[in-house]
Amino acid sequence: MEILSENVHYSENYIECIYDYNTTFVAKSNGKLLVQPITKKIDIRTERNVPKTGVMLVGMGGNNGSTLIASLEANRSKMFWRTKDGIQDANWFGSITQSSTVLLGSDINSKDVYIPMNEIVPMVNPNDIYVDGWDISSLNIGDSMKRAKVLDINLQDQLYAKLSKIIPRPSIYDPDFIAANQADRADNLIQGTKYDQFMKIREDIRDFKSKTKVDKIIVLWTANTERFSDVREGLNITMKELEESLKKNENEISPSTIFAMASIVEGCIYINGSPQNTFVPGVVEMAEHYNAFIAGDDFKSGQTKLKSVLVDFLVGAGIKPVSIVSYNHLGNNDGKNLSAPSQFRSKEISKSNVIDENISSNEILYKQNEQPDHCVVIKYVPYVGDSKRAMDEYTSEIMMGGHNTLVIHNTCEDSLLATPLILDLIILGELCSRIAIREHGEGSTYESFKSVLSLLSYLCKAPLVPKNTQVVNSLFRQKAAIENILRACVGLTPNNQMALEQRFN
Ligand code: NAI
Ligand code: DG6
Repeated sequence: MEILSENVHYSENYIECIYDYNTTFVAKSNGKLLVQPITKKIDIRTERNVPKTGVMLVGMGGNNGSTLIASLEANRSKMFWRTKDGIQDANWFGSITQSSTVLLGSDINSKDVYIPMNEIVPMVNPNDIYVDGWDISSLNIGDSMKRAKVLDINLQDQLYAKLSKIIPRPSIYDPDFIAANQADRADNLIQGTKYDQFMKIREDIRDFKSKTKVDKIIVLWTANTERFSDVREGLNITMKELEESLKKNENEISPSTIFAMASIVEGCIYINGSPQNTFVPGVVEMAEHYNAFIAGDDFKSGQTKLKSVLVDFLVGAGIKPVSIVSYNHLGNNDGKNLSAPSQFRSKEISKSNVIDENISSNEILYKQNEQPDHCVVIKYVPYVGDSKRAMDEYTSEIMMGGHNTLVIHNTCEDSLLATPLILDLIILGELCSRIAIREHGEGSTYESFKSVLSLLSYLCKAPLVPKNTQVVNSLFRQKAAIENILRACVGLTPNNQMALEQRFN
């Protein structure tokens, strides 16, 4: 692809463009909305050199962790295997960076032209990713893959020899934070105080870096869902409190928070794929202090992803959802852990918040503080393993007191939906660290994204956003943000769907 614009310049190290950023500012005065279109001239700079990238997974022996490692290897080695339906090739279906396309524009015949998302700006190639990580279970990754029962047996057989050589590093186990039913797999543990554990994780990160010579590391939590930790003054509201609490070995500092702190201090990007409140205010302050990037929470993979489309569609169509009931059962170790009340509560919160933005966007349908009934149920049924069954019922009010009820049933392998999201979080998280903007002109300095990478919201059930900024749950708004920022990096305007050239003479 070559961009034909005098505002876009490709040098050896950067893609630089001068860009007109158009936005709209709204103020309220005496009950009146004052709406101001704004155009800012900015410079956008993207580093072209993709760093040698390493990923450290917390919970690498779990279903997601072992499936990611297996899929990286299967794709790298272009594996294929026999199934009862024929030959299956390794692929990355479900990953937006690897398997989705972006509309570039239209050609001379008014036909849309698309390009793979990963060809707009340079991104990490999954085949080049180095992986390491931790697990409280000492099982090697070959046997973890078998234990997970996610991948076809013929693929497992091809991968086993290589994967069985990968052994997780010992990890931080605190039985107060995950379900008691996980105790029997906790045989690979870092001993000592919380501060000792923090220092050990830092040492592990440095060890991985020196062994692989990677330039950039992403640490990603795909371990068990923890219960929420307390957030209170004196404990973890500020970075100083948090550091002191760690040294005092405070009970309420969770393993995931220790991992986040260690990653931030070591200059890694830290991503939380589970719902717990790892990012207490002190961690966010710490990330800002160290200019590190963080993102989360909780992979938005299936039932909740569809919810962030359906509620958007209904409310956007002027239809009023009044009752949303989401049930699912699954039989993997995640389901087992979530069968305990406080771990379920963490998941219930992140699954429930996903409709908030849509509901508050429409004051015609919903009065202030009015909410639909919204019920989330998760049951553990060991027999179904990783094959999650989800049932949803959406009842809405339509015109003149009528009702519209949608019922959805979904069966799928949970980890095969989550794994491509993990890949996207890694690739897009890394990319974000190479993009900078400034006010147009030589005198101003380039600024990176804020520490909290809200651009990754598309992949998260309960997006963490920078202080005083809007949470966006709607899947299409989230995707548009990614696509339009990628387009901006090469000097293209947002896809506005106006197509005036096709609608007017
Ligand atoms: P899993 O239970 O198979 O794997 C979790 C792994 O973490 C286990 O191997 C366990 O031994 C390990 N672990 C627990 N505490 C640890 C600690 N402190 N340090 C290191 N390792 C630790 O679960 P799965 O299915 O892989 O899911 C992982 C996480 O991702 C869960 O929290 C789940 O809720 C979340 N998630 C999963 C989604 C999916 O579709 N599979 C979607 C959204 C979130
Ligand atoms: C049951 O809901 C277990 C969970 O960990 C989910 O499988 C996971 O969070 C995915 O959730 P969802 O709602 O995106 O399908």
